[in-house]
Amino acid sequence: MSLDRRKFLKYLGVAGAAAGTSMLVSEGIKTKEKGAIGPLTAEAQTTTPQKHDYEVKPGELDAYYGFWSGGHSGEVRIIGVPSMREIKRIPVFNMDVATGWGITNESKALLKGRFCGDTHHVHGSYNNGVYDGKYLFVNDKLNNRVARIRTDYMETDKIVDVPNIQGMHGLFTQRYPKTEWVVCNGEFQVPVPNTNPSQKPADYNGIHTVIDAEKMEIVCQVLMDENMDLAATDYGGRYSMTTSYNIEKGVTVSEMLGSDYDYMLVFHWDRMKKALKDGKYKVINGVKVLEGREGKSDLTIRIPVPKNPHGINVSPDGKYAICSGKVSPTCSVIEIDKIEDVFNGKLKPKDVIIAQPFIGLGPLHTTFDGKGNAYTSVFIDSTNVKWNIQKAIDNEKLPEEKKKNSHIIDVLDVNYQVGHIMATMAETKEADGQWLVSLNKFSKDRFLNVGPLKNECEQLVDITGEKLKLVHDSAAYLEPHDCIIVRRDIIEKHVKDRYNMFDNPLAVTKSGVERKGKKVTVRLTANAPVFGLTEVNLKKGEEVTVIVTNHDEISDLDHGFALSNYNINFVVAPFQTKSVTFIADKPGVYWAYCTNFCHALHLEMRMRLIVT
Ligand code: CUK
Ligand code: CUA
Ligand code: CA
Repeated sequence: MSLDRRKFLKYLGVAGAAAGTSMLVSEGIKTKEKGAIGPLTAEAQTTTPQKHDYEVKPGELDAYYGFWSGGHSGEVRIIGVPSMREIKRIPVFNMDVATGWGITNESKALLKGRFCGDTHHVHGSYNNGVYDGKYLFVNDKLNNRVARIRTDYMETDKIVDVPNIQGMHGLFTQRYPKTEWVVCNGEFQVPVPNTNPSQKPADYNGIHTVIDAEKMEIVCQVLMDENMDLAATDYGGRYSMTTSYNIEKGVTVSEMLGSDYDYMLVFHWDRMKKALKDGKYKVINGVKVLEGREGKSDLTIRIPVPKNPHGINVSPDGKYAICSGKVSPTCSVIEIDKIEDVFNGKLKPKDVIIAQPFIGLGPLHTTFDGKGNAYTSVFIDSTNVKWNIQKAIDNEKLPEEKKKNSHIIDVLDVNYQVGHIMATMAETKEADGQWLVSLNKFSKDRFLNVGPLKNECEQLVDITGEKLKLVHDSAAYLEPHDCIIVRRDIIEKHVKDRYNMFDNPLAVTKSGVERKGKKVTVRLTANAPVFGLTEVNLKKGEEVTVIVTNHDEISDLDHGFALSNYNINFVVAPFQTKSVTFIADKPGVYWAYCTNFCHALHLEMRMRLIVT
């Protein structure tokens, strides 16, 4: 309690009375029976006022939670925006020994023996076009999985394997009316099913997958000829959209560049639901696969765009999908309300493209400020280009020589090879035009030289004015891909300081050892600075399951459980329970100890496992 009191006073002192009240609510009140605190009060949910100062001084909190996909590190990160401080890493598909992710029975069950991944796109759950703050979803391009992170505990709670695809790339969540579906794309075409390997690329398919966000089960897949790169959903719950850069079914770079155009693909959700209801699917590897191929299906349309496009992003007013050219120096502006008429045969696919403004060399991704401006990352030029959408549409009607690129408002040089770009709240109806983050693939020249393998460079840009203003550089551990930046009040109300102990049926209330044949269960409470047992006697070859529950309710008081020379190491947060099973195959005396500095007598927090 004394720690809590001190923390409360500290916040009261630096953050003023309003923040102090919320700290009192979160820290002072504990429901003893449940062991977990409820959501914060309404006062605590009000947005932090915008001071346009990127420096977040000691004791102050960031105004935004940034959720970063960690690329081939396999994780998701929480970055405070605008401070750009890395606050937490959430292990998802990777092993993380600091938390024991990949070493405990609970995480092993989710990872199924695969301890690495490649996270590309992280998106939140929505309610009516704005994040509801409950879940994050992220894809694994490596092992073709989708993971869900629950924001109350900020941990991965479900992982679903997606069969029939490879190179799972674009992922997006349903925005309206709320997130029931999550879509993801297979970027690499493969034989479906992939059991009898064909040498002929013509036999390969791409697949668009729909996942039930609540159950984390596959709803259906749509079989395509094209590959699918990035994904987006509209703001009306009608469509998912993807880009395809390999309509050629090429297997080499030059083959994939063979056609003069490629596609933006649109999937019609009501028609997909009807096809499912009418039983118009084949079951392949346990998944309902709908027919989406050209000429064989009314579920999909193909909008021709300049060759090898990349990102697709929908403007916060829901009107436009912006498809970034990559190989073409343009973006294609697609009017979403016209799409239905293409499905109905009243319009030609190309008629939905209402502008194709010049942007720069290698446009990749577009983000928005909610004031009608778009910001596109330009890879080859290494710039962020601010342009006005309406101006681009108006200019389209002018003769070529009169266009003069007047839609372009500003061009900011960023560090080399920018990939994703994201503005605050930009993937919601409440895009607020405060900050933009440019995720640059190269960091050379920006930081101390750390050898051949260098980090990445993330740059913070102030977008409140007419001009883009670069305000901060930070180095990022390899290799962040994409991010979303979410207003603090949306997330904060969900986040808990301790687990609800009895949500976990394994929770240990009394320490002890139980034997059933060669299986031994060791139940341990952890209370600073002691484990509930001082020694456990085992016989060589016994299968031991250690279950540890942290009984300290003080916020931030974590314990660790590590077993010397047994490669076991995990952390338990307040009221959390974790378990691990291993064979006691080495005779001798082995100290188990607490790894997380929890008390003045933290070093003394240890016990013996004696294996005879
Ligand atoms: S993407 Cu994944 S490889 Cu999100 Cu532009 Cu780069
Ligand atoms: Cu418990 Cu250190
Ligand atoms: Ca192509």
